[in-house]
Amino acid sequence: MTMKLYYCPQTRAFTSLWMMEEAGQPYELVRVNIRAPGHPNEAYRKINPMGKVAALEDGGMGFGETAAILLYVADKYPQAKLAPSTTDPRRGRFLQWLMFPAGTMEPVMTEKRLGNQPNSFQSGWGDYDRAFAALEAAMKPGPWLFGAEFTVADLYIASHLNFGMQFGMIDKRPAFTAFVERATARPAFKRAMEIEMKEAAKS
Ligand SMILES: N[C@@H](CCC(=O)N[C@@H](CS)C(=O)NCC(=O)O)C(=O)O
Repeated sequence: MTMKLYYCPQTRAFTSLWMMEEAGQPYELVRVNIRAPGHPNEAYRKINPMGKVAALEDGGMGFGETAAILLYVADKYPQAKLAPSTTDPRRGRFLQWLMFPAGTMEPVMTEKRLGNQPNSFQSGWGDYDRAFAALEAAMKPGPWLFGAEFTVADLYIASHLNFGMQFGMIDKRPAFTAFVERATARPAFKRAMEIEMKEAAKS
């Protein structure tokens, strides 16, 4: 059965669309209008209990959360080599960076935008300066977090940096700009962007 990606253009679902293009396996794109009155309806909440996009459905089971979607697809198609295997000692550090956009980048960006005074010791995500210093250090020597090997952690982080820097929520450090330029030069990103443009033109 073909996987279904529940997607809406100009949302966080773009990251999962990019992932499907990196995996290079057949999938069905299902449009969800998150701005329609009545969204999320009961049927969609069965696919993603949070009612958000993106969501993925495989073998009749649906789920949401970008990090979960990326890891699920990477593990399902190991031939795409987008994640260290479960026996690879780098797997733990890979998972740490895969959780970083949702667990740390989003909260510190939001805190900064709202002008909240962070308590780096108490809050699970630390603070903006600490988070982005750690990320910048991890990018060296590059080109990716695990050297020559591009993983879904790079994809997710690049996607977040791209969005955050475009909308002024993340400072444009040269290391971040270069990382995003490398990631968005990938053919799969370009294919996903073409789909995104076509879908956005329909709405
Ligand atoms: N943590 C979620 C966030 C997803 C999310 O917030 N999606 C927004 C669009 S960018 C959404 O579906 N909003 C509509 C709603 O909340 O009903 C993920 O990474 O998948």
